[in-house]
Amino acid sequence: MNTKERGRRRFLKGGAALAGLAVGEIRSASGQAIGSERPEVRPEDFRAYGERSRFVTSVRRDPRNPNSRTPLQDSVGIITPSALHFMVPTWIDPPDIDPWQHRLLIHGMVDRPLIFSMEELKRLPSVSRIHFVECAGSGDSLEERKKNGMLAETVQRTHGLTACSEWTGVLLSMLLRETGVQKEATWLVAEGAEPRKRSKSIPLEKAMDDVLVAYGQNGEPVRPEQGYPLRLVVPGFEGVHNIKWLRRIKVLDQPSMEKEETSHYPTQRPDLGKARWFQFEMGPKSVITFPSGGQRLPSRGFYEITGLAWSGGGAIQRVEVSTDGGRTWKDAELQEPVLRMAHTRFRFPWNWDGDEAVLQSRCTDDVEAIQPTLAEFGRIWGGVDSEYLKTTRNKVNHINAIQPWKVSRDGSVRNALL
Ligand SMILES: Nc1nc2c(c(=O)[nH]1)N[C@H]1C(S)=C(S)[C@@H](COP(=O)(O)O)O[C@H]1N2
Ligand SMILES: [Mo]
Repeated sequence: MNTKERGRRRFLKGGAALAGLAVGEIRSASGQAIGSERPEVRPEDFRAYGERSRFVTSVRRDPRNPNSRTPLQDSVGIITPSALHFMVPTWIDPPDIDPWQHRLLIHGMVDRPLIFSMEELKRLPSVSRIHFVECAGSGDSLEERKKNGMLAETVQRTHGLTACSEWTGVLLSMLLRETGVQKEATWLVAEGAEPRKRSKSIPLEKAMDDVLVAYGQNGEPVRPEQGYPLRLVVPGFEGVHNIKWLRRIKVLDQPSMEKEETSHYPTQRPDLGKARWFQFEMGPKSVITFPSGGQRLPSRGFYEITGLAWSGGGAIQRVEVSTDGGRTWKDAELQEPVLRMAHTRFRFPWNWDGDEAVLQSRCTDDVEAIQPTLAEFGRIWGGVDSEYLKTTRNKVNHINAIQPWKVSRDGSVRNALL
């Protein structure tokens, strides 16, 4: 027998042994049949500016909610694609700003008020940093329950008011030094260029620390929805500080008490009978993005639980995962690099035995702040109980409670916060 024949014989033997296993059907690694409903693929056109595959359908809006939220359930890694970065506000079109006409004015309590064109800003020493932006209202599935009688179903709706990008620009501290900030100054107010000129007061201490005046996002100019041609990135602070379409910064010796910051953003403290006027840092928060609400596990067996953690207080130090409703917790693996005030990806191997399971994550940041349960959050926030949080018409911002997802026997996953 020559070598060719021997090879053929071995092949036939192997074939016979396999024949009993699967006839004419290829199975995927999870045991699910594959290849049954594959849509027809047509050759892609060459595109001057790339587009994703037509099989990828993740979008910022979901059919039942016109708001623009990051589809975290589909996210991988830590960078949010610019096209999927949530946008607030949703009820306006981004202003159509000509970068050649655009100017940034810095004035107020400074020795030399200055006006910068975009070309002038781009000549200055630049930095690139990866940071999340998160709206103060993110994480609030109770709000949706009050409106629709139902807890938000998906992670896009519970936590989709955050996203993480690489931002490129100049440090605001450098521009402020150029203008010569006077020594009585303690605050500034930043203003956007859209018709209603949204403004926000920011403590000077933060402005002199790590605030970016950004013209770049994920390797290209900031998107119109994110503030083209120029925005503030105020690492770790609630979203509203990150003024987009930035046109003016006025240095002050007190907060300017803008309408929005005095009407919309303070939270009432029922225990003290007072309101907290200004809130800055977002607390430590994490959420499992897979498996999460609205998804379905096709079969029992191995899954990688994965999610995101972030904190306005610094870097994430630790993420723990519980698959038994919070009885036991084990450390998840953190994806490197773990960056300050940035989304951090965590991973946790899990074997689903087919029984009901409640999955949740909790994080600790590098100033040792631990993500609270909803009940703990109520106590920290103002001596209130879960009942108050469920029913109050007062605005409750900065909810960073642990988010439980319940996996049912049929594999469906739903929000189990209450
Ligand atoms: N000029 C301007 N900047 C703004 C706002 C705005 O309405 N106008 N919204 C703020 C709020 S409330 C949030 S949460 C963030 C959202 O940033 P993003 O749309 O890039 O995600 O932008 C902030 N910057
Ligand atoms: Mo916001």
